[in-house]
Amino acid sequence: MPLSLPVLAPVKAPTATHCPYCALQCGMNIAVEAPEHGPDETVTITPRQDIPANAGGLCQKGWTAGELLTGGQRLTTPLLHGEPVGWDEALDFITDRIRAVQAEHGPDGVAVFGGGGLTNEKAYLLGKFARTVLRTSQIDYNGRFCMSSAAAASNRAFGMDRGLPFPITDLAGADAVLLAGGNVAETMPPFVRHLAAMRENGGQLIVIDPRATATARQADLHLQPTPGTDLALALGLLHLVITEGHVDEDYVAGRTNGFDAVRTSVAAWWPERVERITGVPVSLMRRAAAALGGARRAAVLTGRGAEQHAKGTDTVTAFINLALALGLPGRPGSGYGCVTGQGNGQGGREHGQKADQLPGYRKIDDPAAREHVAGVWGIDPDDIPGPGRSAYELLDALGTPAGPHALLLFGSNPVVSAPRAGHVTERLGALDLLVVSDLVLSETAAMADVVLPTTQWAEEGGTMTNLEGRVLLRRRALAPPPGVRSDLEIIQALAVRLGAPAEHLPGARPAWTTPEEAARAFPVEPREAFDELRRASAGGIADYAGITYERIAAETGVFWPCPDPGHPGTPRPFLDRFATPDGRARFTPVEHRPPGEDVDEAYPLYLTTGRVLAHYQSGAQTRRIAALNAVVAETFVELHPDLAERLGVEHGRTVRVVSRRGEAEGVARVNPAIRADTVFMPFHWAGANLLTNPELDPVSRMPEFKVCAVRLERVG
Ligand SMILES: Nc1nc2c(c(=O)[nH]1)N[C@H]1C(S)=C(S)[C@@H](COP(=O)(O)OP(=O)(O)OC[C@H]3O[C@@H](n4cnc5c(=O)[nH]c(N)nc54)[C@H](O)[C@@H]3O)O[C@H]1N2
Ligand SMILES: Nc1nc2c(c(=O)[nH]1)N[C@H]1C(S)=C(S)[C@@H](COP(=O)(O)OP(=O)(O)OC[C@H]3O[C@@H](n4cnc5c(=O)[nH]c(N)nc54)[C@H](O)[C@@H]3O)O[C@H]1N2
Ligand code: SF4
Ligand SMILES: [Mo]
Repeated sequence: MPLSLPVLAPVKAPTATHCPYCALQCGMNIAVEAPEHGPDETVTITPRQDIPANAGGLCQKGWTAGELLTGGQRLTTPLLHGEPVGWDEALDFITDRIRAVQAEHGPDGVAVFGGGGLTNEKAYLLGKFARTVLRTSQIDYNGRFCMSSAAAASNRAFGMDRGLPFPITDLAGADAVLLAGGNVAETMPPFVRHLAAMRENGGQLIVIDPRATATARQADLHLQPTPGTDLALALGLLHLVITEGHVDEDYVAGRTNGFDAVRTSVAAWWPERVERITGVPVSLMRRAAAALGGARRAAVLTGRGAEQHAKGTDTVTAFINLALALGLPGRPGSGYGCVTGQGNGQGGREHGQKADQLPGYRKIDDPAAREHVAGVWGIDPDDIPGPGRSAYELLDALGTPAGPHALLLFGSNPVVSAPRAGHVTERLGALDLLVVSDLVLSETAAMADVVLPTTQWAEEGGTMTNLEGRVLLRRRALAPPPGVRSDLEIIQALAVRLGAPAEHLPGARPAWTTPEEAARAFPVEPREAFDELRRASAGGIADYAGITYERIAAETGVFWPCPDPGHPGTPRPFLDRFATPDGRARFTPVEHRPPGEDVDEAYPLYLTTGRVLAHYQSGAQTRRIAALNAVVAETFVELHPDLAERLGVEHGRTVRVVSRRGEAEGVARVNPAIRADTVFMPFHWAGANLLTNPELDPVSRMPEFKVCAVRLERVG
């Protein structure tokens, strides 16, 4: 009798990769059944155990990330003015428009905007494309809106910006952790296990947040300041650390410079004065200072709540000064760290998509850096443009006489996520050419002349650098849908079409003269791009020269700097010296100042903005996932019961929030967890950013997302 076997769908062995979303880069396995995009295709995601950041945990967003791989929400064909077209037509159209704009306005007539979610390979080639093919100085990215203040402050103090300059697992051994303006219980849930381990070992968690968040509720101590007053609070804490005798004098003498000026500058920040400005009771400040001062090992961490201010750099500097006075940075098991960010928030800021930067975290105005990178690119150093405009300044200049008239955008949705978004949307509308590469039709893509459908995480390879500075491997688990191309393929196609720089721009010396040479200069294989990135970064601060795909796979990630293949990588870069010329950390005196826009009679409330667990960033991805919309389906306005009563607002009713920039509506969530002088809105839906203040930090050019003045109105 013939044996009859059931027809089984083909099952591929699970692929070990990482989550598409945040900087924790949780390790996950992806199993695909019945592949090739058939109707029965299923993608099953399970957490990996071997990645220390999440070791078996994932958040809701990670568990459901597969939904966008198989659902019908994807872009699968280029769009020209909203109509499906072939790739050649779309790319030819872009090429012609770029040539026309540059003929009229010069190289800087075309701008590029990137994202911290792009792989290292994409970020690197995007920067190279802007500087060598477009020859434009006008490139920046959404990371400017993210951790730029912490980066600027870390560079100022340590000569290097590496989010956490220690492995995340070090936190479990701390006696105290101060987290200023971070809500990791919602923004990176598996992070909480490291803090919980610390608390189980007897350590204390201190959280600074105007709201009693899920994170603050797990803290031993919650300081609840008025938005925009962290700088005063940090000065007050340092004042107490000094007066209570907690300064590590040996460390200060042996490893730092400049403490005397800081000691003098905080003398006037006595606790009662700080209480008047911040609203934080003196008794709580004393307890926080005592917990930190009494700790053998401790960490001071900042999140966006402390950083996204027009004084974000100085605020982080004040927290770093506190950490330095306590002797923490560079001591095993202790330190200062910035809790980012986007999936490749760290790597995305190292390899040249930033206005002032070349690969390897080099400065674009440093002659030696230009010489090195020009050597790798095969061009004359003089042909690398200088620094360009920062993200908001770039968006603000679009379509103005002196600004860019064309924009190529990869991996961001500024119509929802940029400050003063109504104005930014107007500027985008004034362009001669807007090109958006995306997986879905985001609000910004919906405005574009040309939309290019691109592959996403599980359909492509590449590297991502997580918040610890650990370089990780993103592996391909399934084929992209037909008709979709990777960002690397898009960049290459444009480079080939635009030809050697000399062909369409006056004065440039060509790096490559044939389409074949152009294609080699912009490889589509992530591994080839990475090998070039390694050479471009060699000798820089973020040195990847010794990192290979094989090593990452074998070692579950390699920490930069890693200058050669025999080098073990650098989990704790500051153990012996800081990255400053003399190896010592720098104290910088800073002064408190009010926010760019303070409350007054017409706008009597503070608005602050941030995140909820179920949604990611502008929501372009997560608002398309049913399971996440089931958790939070629409935007809301969180307000205190006293305020609600005073204004006659009921829980669940729509309210209008009005600022000097615009107005937005949301459902009232009456909640005693927030200060009575403050309202909170998430920015995952268009709305919050119609209100926000684009006032910029003078050093980092970070906009003031976290505080502006508003009034509340009842609707109907
Ligand atoms: N669920 C989810 N997770 C994410 C993201 C997401 O969009 N959704 N995005 C990722 C990215 S790119 C980033 S940058 C991180 C951000 O991670 P977090 O920094 O944790 O996120 P936020 O919610 O922006 O801000 C944190 C907290 O700052 C508080 N805050 C507001 N104003 C102030 C202030 O003036 N001072 C202080 N001390 N606190 C203030 C808010 O109440 C909020 O609870 O999250 C990453 N993870
Ligand atoms: N009010 C307020 N505004 C904020 C913040 C805040 O706290 N408050 N936070 C700021 C911060 S920290 C950040 S990081 C920004 C983030 O805000 P955005 O820059 O808007 O970030 P995303 O929403 O992640 O946008 C990424 C877009 O790129 C697409 N995409 C994802 N992966 C890829 C890829 O590999 N290639 C291409 N081509 N596209 C891809 C996604 O589908 C999505 O449309 O928002 C900032 N805006
Ligand atoms: S915490 Fe971040 S990396 Fe981990 S599963 Fe959630 S979104 Fe993904
Ligand atoms: Mo971010």
